[in-house]
Amino acid sequence: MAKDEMRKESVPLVGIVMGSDSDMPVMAKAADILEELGVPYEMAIISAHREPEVFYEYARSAEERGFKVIIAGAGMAAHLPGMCAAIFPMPVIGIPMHTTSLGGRDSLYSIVQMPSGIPVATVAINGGANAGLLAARILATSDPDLLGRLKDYSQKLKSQVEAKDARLKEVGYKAYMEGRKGE
Ligand code: RP5
Repeated sequence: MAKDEMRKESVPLVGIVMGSDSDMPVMAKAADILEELGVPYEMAIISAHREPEVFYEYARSAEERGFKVIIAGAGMAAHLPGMCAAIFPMPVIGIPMHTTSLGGRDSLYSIVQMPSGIPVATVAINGGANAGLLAARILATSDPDLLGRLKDYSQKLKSQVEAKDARLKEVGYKAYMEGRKGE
């Protein structure tokens, strides 16, 4: 079965939620990672402040729907991850969005500075891929097959760096930089 089909047919273990479709390019990186690792997820656009009732129902029902982790991305006064963590009793990972006004510091501070008692694991500004990986690592604590796929993923990263170093040694830095133009 193709990964995309598996994602649609399996019960989602990860909820990916964002406050606006303007967050989608970053949230898509989390989804890409989960697809690569074969983790079923569901993606939603829900604004905590523009539609609070819809948001409340999403967060309230997430546990009974089988979610084990929620990845929540938001920008500016970014309360979506914290409010998810206030209602959903399992891990919430927050992704602060880059913003044009304050460069994402607004989102970062809003998400990372959760008061004691309600934790949100916060990744870097626009850190969609790491959010996906962290969600997978949490699930891998009780899923040896997924843990194996995560180890393979880390090995792939290592091999990519080794290949780059080998090419640098082979062609020298000037030709190497020339080859990187347009990337
Ligand atoms: C937040 O406000 C969203 O998470 C988004 O990052 C930010 C701006 O939203 P839009 O005005 O682009 O819809 O709710």
